[in-house]
Amino acid sequence: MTTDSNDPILGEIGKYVEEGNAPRTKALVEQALASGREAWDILNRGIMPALRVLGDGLKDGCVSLAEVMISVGAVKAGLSVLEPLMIRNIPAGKGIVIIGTVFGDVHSLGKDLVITMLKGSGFRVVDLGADVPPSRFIESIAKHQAEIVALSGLLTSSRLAMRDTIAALKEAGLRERISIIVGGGAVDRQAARAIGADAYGEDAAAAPDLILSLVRAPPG
Ligand code: B12
Repeated sequence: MTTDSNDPILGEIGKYVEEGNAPRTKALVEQALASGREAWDILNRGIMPALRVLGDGLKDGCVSLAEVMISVGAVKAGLSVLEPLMIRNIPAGKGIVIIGTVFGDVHSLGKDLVITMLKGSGFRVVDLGADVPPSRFIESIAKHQAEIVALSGLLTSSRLAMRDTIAALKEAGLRERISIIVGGGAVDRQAARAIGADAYGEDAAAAPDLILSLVRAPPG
């Protein structure tokens, strides 16, 4: 049950996401905005609860991967309307961020939202996609002379993949010159510290400020 009992439109958006109805999701998101609801509120109280329900269904076996993918299409339709409104206008020229979902993990929606926030805050972003092996992070850091790496991961196993990625960056002699932030359901603040990251971002909106604080005041 996704219905936000306090807000019928947000509840309905959740319902259309669950059904995988992209046109109706998009139309309702537009309607919700037109009636004064905030973009982040629509994401957090309309779309995200539906994804949680789908995730639980996936776990229980009553929802298939194919069905979740159709719902992801509806989420993307909704985000296409919301994303331009979520970003803040900060002057450009903040540095280059290399981002990817770690190896073994194909979840990409959260990473893509982080990218939107970063670009909207003036960062240049190199998106390596999902299921990214450490070697590609290493190549990309060298190629772009990047100072910031952002790792996303949703699977429990991705915590180890993040740890191994960070270890590989260290091995390659790059660790000292980069700041690493991690996010996604695979980690929390404590785990981020344990695997050797510099910071943990709870949501995409937190990413720009988090990175700015790291770049301005490197740890140690
Ligand atoms: C959509 C989805 C899929 C889609 C992904 C499509 C895509 N292109 O992304 C598909 C169908 C492919 C899929 C596959 C699988 N999935 Co899946 N999936 C989900 C689902 C329903 C939603 C995830 C999502 O997109 N959320 C929306 C985004 C916006 O949220 P988010 O990623 O959490 O990101 C937010 C924050 O975490 C943060 N963030 C994320 N990354 C980063 C990075 C940084 C640097 C920062 C600062 C912040 C940040 O910002 C975002 C919001 O602001 C979740 C359930 C759930 N409740 O999360 C399960 C879920 C993640 N999947 C799960 C599983 C098990 C699988 C499969 C193994 C299933 C299977 N039997 O094959 C496969 C995995 C395949 C693989 N090797 O990766 C489990 C993971 C359990 C676990 N703890 O390991 C979940 C939790 C479902 C469940 N309850 O069991 N899945």
